[in-house]
Parts: sequence; C-alpha cells; structure tokens
Amino acid sequence: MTQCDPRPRLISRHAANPILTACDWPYFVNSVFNPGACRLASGETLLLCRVEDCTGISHFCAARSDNGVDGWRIDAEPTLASDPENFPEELWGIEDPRIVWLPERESFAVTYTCYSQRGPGVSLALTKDFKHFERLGNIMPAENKDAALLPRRINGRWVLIHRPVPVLREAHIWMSFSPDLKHWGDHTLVLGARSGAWWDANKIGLASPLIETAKGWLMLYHGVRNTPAGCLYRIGLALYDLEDPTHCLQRSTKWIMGPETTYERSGDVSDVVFPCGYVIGDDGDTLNIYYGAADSSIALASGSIGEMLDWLRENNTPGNPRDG
Ligand code: BMA
Repeated sequence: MTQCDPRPRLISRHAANPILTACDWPYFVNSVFNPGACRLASGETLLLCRVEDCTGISHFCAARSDNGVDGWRIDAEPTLASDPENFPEELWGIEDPRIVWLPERESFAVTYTCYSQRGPGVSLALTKDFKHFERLGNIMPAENKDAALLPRRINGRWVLIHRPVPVLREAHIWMSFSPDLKHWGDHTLVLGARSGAWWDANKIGLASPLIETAKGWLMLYHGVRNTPAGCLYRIGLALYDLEDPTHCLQRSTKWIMGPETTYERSGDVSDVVFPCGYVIGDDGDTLNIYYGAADSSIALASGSIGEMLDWLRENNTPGNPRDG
C-alpha cells in the first residue's frame, strides 16, 4: 500500500468511484469489471464491460454515457456473449475486452480472452456500432491473454500485443505481425517479467491498448506480485519506438498505481486494479483510465499523458528491458 506516500500522484481516482457495479445492471449479475473503452462518433463514452453471471461465465455488455462518469445507459441484455457452437474456444465465456479504432477498416477491433477447457486464448471481433460483430475467431491459441492491436499497420503489417504463458510459467509480453488480421507470425518478446522481489516479477501483461504519443507508443502494463496472501495486481509504464514497436525505449522502475481503496482491496478477487481501456480527454492529454477493481466493480482514474512521459524518463530502468 502507498497511501502515506508523499510523492505527487500521476493518477487520481474519481470521487464517484466505483462508477459502475452489478447493482446498476438491468438484469441480475454477479459482478462487472475489466471494461474495454472507446469514444463513439456521437461523443459518447462506451464501456464494453465484462459481466460475470451467477454461473461464473462472463459475457460483454455495453454501457454508454455522455460524460464518461455517470448517467450510464446499459444494454438491456448481453451485447456480445460466447457462441460455443461456432466458436468452441468460448465454451467458458469471453473476458477482458480491449478496443481499438482501426481507421483502415472503419471499425473498432475488440480483442478478448476466449475461455474453454483448452485454456484461455485470444479472439478478435470487429464492429462499427457495438450491435453487430464480425467474429474473426481465435487468433492466438491457449494459453494467451491480454491482447490489443495497434490502430494502424506498421511497415504494411498489423501488430498484435499479447501475453502467452509458456510451460515454464514465466509470462512475458510479445508482439506478432499479420498482413490480414488472420495469419500471425514474427512473434517477438517485447517486455520480460522481472524476477525475485520486483513488483512485476514472473508475470506481466498488457493493460489497456497502446497510446500513440510524439515520443513513442506508451504502454500501461500490469505486474502480478505473488504473495502468501494472494496476488497483487499493479500498473507500470513502458515506451516503444513509433516505427519499430518491438523496440522498448523506457520501462518504469516503479508501479504508478496499485490497489489502495476499499473497492480495489476487497472483492471477489482482492487487491486487483485491472485497466483494459481508456478515453483521451478533449485536451489531448488527459488519460481517463477505466479499470476493474477487485474483479467486482468498474472504476475511473485520470492522469496527464505528458506527466507520465516525463515521469517515465526519470524513473526508467536502464539496460535491456527484455532481461528483467
Ligand atoms: C487475470 C485475468 C483478469 C482478472 C485478474 C485478477 O488473470 O483473468 O480477468 O481480473 O486475473 O483476477
């Protein structure tokens, strides 16, 4: 916990947190958390929320708001649910969506975890309106999670950030490339979990989709600290070269956000902050981060992208970030 930390905060939690809970839902659910986020052409903020019902299986439900804080209009029924007849890899549900607008396809790309007895994998769907979805199916087989596309091709190819879990169980962040969003290759490790006592030892994963800035692609990633009392999910930063996104320029030594408040420290899975999406404010600098709190509710925290980049430069671990 860092509640007594006197340093200036990069991230401020919204006073209305948690901004969405199961009690807000128009139908009976166990929990709502880990939403993907985007701004619609109408100006509305859309959250594609992970909703877990009382079987334990998750689906997605869209919530729309004019100010991104309150007045949420929530779909009356699931917006996107698993379809195990056509996509058996979704037998145990779909989880943790990340949303990226693809100008070339004039569509939002939704990458998400598909879960079945074969383990969690990565699936992709495209949508223009969050009503109709074109499912491209399972694009990274199990075990894999925490995936998002870059919004545009780099050197002619699409880029997917994702997190495979190898047999040795150390989970690192990778990028893969595709000419058509279907066939993926040139798999490259881009950020290694550290080891030992580090906050991001052994298991890391992408948080929200990468943010394009003049200094590079800014990544928020989660680090999982395994303790005798359970796992602690915290968020750190990394920066990647704009033209070669496999090249890590900087990686934060410390985390910028960890579980502190009651709604983050206590819930179905305690001590978890899990951002999957953000919306950038009209000033082009304010990052409004939407995150799951303790696998139970949805919360909002904001910070300045410029301040994060300045802080990252000062709090950067030198050396090869792949070595951990
Ligand atoms: C991760 C994901 C998230 C979840 C987190 C904490 O592995 O499954 O959906 O929020 O664990 O339980």
